[in-house]
Amino acid sequence: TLLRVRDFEIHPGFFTPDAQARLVADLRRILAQAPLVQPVTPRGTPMSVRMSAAGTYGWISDRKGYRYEPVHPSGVPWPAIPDTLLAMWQSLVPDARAPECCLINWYDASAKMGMHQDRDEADLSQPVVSVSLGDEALFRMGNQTRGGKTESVWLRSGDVVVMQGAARTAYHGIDRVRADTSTLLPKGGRINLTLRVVT
Ligand code: MD3
Ligand code: FE
Repeated sequence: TLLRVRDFEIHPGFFTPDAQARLVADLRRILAQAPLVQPVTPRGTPMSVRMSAAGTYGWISDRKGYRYEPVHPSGVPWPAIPDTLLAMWQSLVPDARAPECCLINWYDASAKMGMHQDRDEADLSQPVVSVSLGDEALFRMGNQTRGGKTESVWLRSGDVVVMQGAARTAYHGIDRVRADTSTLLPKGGRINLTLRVVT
């Protein structure tokens, strides 16, 4: 089934519980190579979300600014994007270029992500596809400029969201995570994966 909220395409339960568990196993291998880090904004404020990545580029925020980098802050290259995610991308957005980044965001029960646009990618005509794993999160969808009316949906483990067209450049954020609403992740919390074309 496909749910449309504005220009966001939501696929509830795209990944079965078994497929979600296999993705978590893939992520354990990736995070052993490229550990989660708590980024700071260019002004020095720590973000509440912890991040890592897979692919040819990962997104970094530090005192020097926001940007895509070909290596983890430790200097090691980012691990490869898991085949399951490449297959998902191919099935949902067959006309898009190959994804170059799988950003990994980890939220504990108190983490949130303020309303923002994703504009650090060179080609905004390419889609972004997101996968939610673990605890439920309240996803807020806004407009092309800050402010105005918004709509919110709860994203659950296994849900996939496709952002293209107007949704690709819309403001969006995560208001809250509902603790203990999933048993998928051993330490609890929520992981969001976003596949992106960067160059
Ligand atoms: C709309 N992630 O990584 S997923 C992000 O749940 C981000 O971690 C949130 O916002 C999360 O940038 C929301 C849905 C999402 C992801 C990327 C987008 C929506 C988007 C890029 C462009 C437009
Ligand atoms: Fe975003």
